Amino acid sequence: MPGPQLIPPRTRRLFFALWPDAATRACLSALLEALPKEGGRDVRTENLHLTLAFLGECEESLLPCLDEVGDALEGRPFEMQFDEIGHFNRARVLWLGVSQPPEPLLALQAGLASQLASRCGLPRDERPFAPHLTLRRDARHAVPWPRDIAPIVWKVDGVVLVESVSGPHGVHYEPIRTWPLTCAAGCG
Ligand code: 2AM
Repeated sequence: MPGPQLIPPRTRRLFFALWPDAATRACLSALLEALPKEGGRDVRTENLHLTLAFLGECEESLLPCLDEVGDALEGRPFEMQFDEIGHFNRARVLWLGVSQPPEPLLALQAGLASQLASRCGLPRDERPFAPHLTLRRDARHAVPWPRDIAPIVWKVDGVVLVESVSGPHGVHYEPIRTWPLTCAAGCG
């Protein structure tokens, strides 16, 4: 008689991110539209985001711990000004970035990385944090900032846990939890 079948645990591809509000997303979309079309695949407007911590394939049993990490995040809302476009040669990614990363952004990412390690035992990413928002994949080179588009100011007021879901029309990013950035005790 065959033994009991082992059912592998369900995994989900997860990451923590900053998720643009509708107005910011519209500005990002307008910027993307204004870029010269020089090959590559533009990220769909609804998928635009800035990753704070990429977790990869996670067993569902990790979710309660990720909830705890989100609940423990501290910080107040802050503004970020996107004012540069660059290119990661190896990854062939065209990105939108901030020439002056605001201190609260760096503190938020560092706090998240340390909570993920201490509470959930997740390995730290050894690479330094390079805040960027991917605009286009399979891009061959950088493009100049469009002359008629002003820097984009994004008012960040929350952090999301996002699931990356592969579908017939490509990947779709689904926010599954949101934590507002409110100033808890200890953040000044
Ligand atoms: P990217 O935009 O620079 O490609 C969902 O895939 C998000 O997680 C994307 O923002 C992606 O960054 C990031 N990501 C994907 N794979 C990653 C990896 N191995 N390490 C770090 N970030 C990754």
